[in-house]
Amino acid sequence: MDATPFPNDRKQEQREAFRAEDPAGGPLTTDQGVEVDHTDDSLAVGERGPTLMEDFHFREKITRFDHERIPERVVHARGAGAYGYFEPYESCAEFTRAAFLQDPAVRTPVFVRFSTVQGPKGSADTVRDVRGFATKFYTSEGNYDLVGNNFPVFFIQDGIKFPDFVHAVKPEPHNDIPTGASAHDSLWDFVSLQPETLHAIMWLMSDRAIPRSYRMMQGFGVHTFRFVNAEGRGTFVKFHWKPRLGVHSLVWDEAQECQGRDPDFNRRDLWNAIEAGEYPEWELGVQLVPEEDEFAFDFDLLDATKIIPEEQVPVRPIGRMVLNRNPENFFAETEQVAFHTANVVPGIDFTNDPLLQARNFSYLDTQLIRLGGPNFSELPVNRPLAPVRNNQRDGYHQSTVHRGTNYFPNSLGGGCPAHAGVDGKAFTHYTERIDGAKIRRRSPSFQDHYSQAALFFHSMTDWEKQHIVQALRFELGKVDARAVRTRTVEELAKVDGELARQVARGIGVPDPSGTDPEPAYKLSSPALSQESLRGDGSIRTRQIAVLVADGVDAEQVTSVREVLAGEGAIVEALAATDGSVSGTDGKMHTVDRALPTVASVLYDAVLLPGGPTGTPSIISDPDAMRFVRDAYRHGKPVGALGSGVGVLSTLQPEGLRLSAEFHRVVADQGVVTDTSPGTASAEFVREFMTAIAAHRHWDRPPVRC
Ligand code: HDE
Repeated sequence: MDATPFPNDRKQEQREAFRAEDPAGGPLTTDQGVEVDHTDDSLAVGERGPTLMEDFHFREKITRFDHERIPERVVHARGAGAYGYFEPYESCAEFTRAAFLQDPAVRTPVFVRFSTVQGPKGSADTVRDVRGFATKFYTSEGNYDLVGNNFPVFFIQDGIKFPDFVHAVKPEPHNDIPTGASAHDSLWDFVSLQPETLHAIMWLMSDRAIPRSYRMMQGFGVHTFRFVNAEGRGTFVKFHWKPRLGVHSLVWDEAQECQGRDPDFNRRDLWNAIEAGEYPEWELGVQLVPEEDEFAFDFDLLDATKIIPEEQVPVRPIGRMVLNRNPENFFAETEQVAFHTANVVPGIDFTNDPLLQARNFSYLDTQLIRLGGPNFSELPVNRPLAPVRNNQRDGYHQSTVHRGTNYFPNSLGGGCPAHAGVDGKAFTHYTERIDGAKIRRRSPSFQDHYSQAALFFHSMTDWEKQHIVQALRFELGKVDARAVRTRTVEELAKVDGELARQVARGIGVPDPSGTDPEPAYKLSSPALSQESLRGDGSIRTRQIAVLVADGVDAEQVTSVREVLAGEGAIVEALAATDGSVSGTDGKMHTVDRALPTVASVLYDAVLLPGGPTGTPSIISDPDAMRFVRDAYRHGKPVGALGSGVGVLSTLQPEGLRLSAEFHRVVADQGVVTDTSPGTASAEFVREFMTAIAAHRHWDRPPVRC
């Protein structure tokens, strides 16, 4: 009997093949263009004799292979990128003369690279870490790079501390452990001695550090930058990217399991969504502060460890970005892309934030060593769309054949390229008066390290606070030096006494010694909680697993699946083995994946259809039961129909309401059940979709089995 697929429209698109490099075909050649007839055996003396030096094809092939790697990025080594476009909603001329922020009809091409920071290029995606969110805008006035993160604050205030911070968080020097993790002695030693890290550490311990998807995280420019309009008036600006799908995270247990089950979890998700035509989208927002208000805050705008609370200065949406094309070659594009904070265009300028000033040196310097010389801006992914004309010449890997004069001023070259500026289009640095002594000293306005760490913590919901406590217990529980644990708890106590006590009790150190901080710290900014960032409420691109076995109620599966897929979810039928299962409709149905090859952590929700023999098979399959148990305890939506509700009852969730004989649809804590037989009702499907859109459900009772 032929197997009927459960309808799954997106799959075919997802499987779109890579385009061949040379669609016209043609024979193999050397780098010199000489055709090669044989690449499987080296040139040797006789069939069993030594290889000859003369074999230029062999030597060239191996030499090229030996040189395939370039140094990975010192930080942000692991990343994934995509192309797309940005379009402003309306002209921002009042604040900036940047050409790409003027006309809603003009789309500016972009390349975005998302990354983790600590781990090497081959490390897992779902580690606890900051995520890089770097955007290159190929504007008509030259390239503008907004090199941000998914946290709005950084760990240090002055760039001169960056090597110290990075050395502390990176694997320890004696044994190169741990990979992709901050849970080790040297990071926490540094944190406990450097309280300016605490605000960013609160973010790192929160669920923001384990995003469900790159498509579901915010981005921030972090520093205060400066917009400059055509009249030369400056306005302080902070940049925010807000994802249309909302901000969603993994839970820590799940994130850790994902590291083994699918180390490419975030990278694959981005790639698949774009291939499926589900283009990720962010809104660009700005917080604008007039120059005269520079000192209106109780923190310094130049301090990158501080946010401007959105309740104080609202985020004003100015445009949107859509990513709609995957790179064709990871190395050529995602690896070789070179971002630089000093790549700015007229209308966008710097402030004296000492972290930003240091970055403006570091990024060009790092590309020189990483990309092997000064000509990396000629690589296709880095090349501006705006014309480049100057007298910069030669160097490693120069691919432009320059002609004519190479100095300025000249008469022999007709004076070209001449100074720009006659039409007012050139970049002119913002005129800022600076008076001061030459000193090496942190500004006293940078000294408060605790208020905003407390603001963040107090803005969290109970479940978010709980996750922060658990994360701190995990991280500090991996620290061997007891003194470091104790010192960190003392620092946490300056953020919140109860937080510090809860952490202390989980890691076997004494309660903090001091009194709790003044209630003045107990401010809150609701905009910081993920609860306020649910997105558009859709279920698009959520991965739904349907557990099936021989004797499954096929109509139930099909009825739910069609609606979910119609709403843009990706639904996969999982069974004990690959192949097909028999349905109650007498047909064979295709299985998308075998349970042993996947895990609940790779899905957002699970559906348990009924079926007279199907349900008992699921209950007796340890892989299937583990799948359901994990989905349940990770707070994921679970739907069960007909006898499928029995699978949930087997787990004995204490006190959870399930559909019983006289109930129809019951929804409790994201568990949606309906014992009535036959096709799923519209009410069931609606409730299940609502549960999926909410992403996670935190107040579930534990299961007994
Ligand atoms: Fe970076 N950072 N950074 N950084 N950073 C790099 O540049 C550096 C900082 C960020 O996808 C490096 O090309 C210093 C803050 C991203 O290619 C390097 C300081 C923020 C990326 C570098 C900082 C970032 C980098 C390594 C303190 C958020 C990845 C490779 C003054 C606003 C870009 C490279 C990509 C990469 C230096 C602090 C974000 C070494 C010295 C704050 C997203 O140049």
